[in-house]
Amino acid sequence: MTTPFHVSESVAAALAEHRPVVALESTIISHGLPRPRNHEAAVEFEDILRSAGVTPATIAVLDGVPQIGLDAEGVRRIAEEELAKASVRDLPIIAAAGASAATTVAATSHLAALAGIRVFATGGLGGVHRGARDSFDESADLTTLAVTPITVVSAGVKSVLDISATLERLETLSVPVVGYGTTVFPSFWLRESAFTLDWSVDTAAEVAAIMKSQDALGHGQGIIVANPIPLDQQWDPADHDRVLLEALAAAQEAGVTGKAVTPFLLLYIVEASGGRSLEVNLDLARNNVRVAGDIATAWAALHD
Ligand code: PSU
Ligand code: MN
Repeated sequence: MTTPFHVSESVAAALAEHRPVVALESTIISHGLPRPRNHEAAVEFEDILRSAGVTPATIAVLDGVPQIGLDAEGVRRIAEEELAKASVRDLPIIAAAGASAATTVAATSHLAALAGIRVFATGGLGGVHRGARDSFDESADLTTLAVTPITVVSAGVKSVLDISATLERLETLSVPVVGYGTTVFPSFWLRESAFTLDWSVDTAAEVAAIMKSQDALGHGQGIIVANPIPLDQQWDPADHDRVLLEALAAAQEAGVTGKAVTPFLLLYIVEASGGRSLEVNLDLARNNVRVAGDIATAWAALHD
């Protein structure tokens, strides 16, 4: 039987043997981090997982075929080529055209779930943009997680978004949000936001137990594990607030809309912060990859 996507040998073997696997997205590499740090990061995220005995599955579409698990050349391509940014709705178009694209949290979650992967690490998932009552700009990351059984480890959502509206939408969409060692929802570069969470856990085993109950009681939706950056690694809040306002004004001034908004803001903020936001972005993503590895390991242990 042929599948419409390709699962790498290492990922296929790990899944078949119920060993831990963590999905990694490619949009953070292609559109969220500047070159050449993006390539170093892609390689490092995979290495963090391998050192923990977890198989990495970086996901992207290459030459029309969704790839679940990239080889070194694939990782190089997502970091160095000018790739399209694909959400779920773009996948059939990119595939039919034989084109290549980086996958967002939504598209990565969708493809990972199709392949049977249950845990995914990103930096920060997308959400409701500020001004969405006029622009209707809400990331398909949210609606996809309403119908996709995957556990996403994220440092909350980026403070460029409307965090309150994002949390409300996740409630409406019935996507559980669990703080990891915190009862405060993180805001990406900062450990906290103004919003508290109803639920928190302290261990990966607790997340695996929630995944198990979700399989029994849920309707096939995902789970968001909100993993805050440690306080000593966060961005200075005053600097953060200043650069954030500047970036939002610049996006408005430049008339950026649609899927260009998030990459524009992230790269603007890297420049305007003199690179500080980049270091924090990398630190929080590394933390998320480690926690996702622990969760995948705890999940695999339930299936021994
Ligand atoms: N987290 C990061 N960097 C990123 C993103 C998340 O640290 O670049 C990407 C993810 O791929 C996410 C996307 O799905 O931003 C959201 O884009 P949009 O707002 O257009 O849905
Ligand atoms: Mn959008």
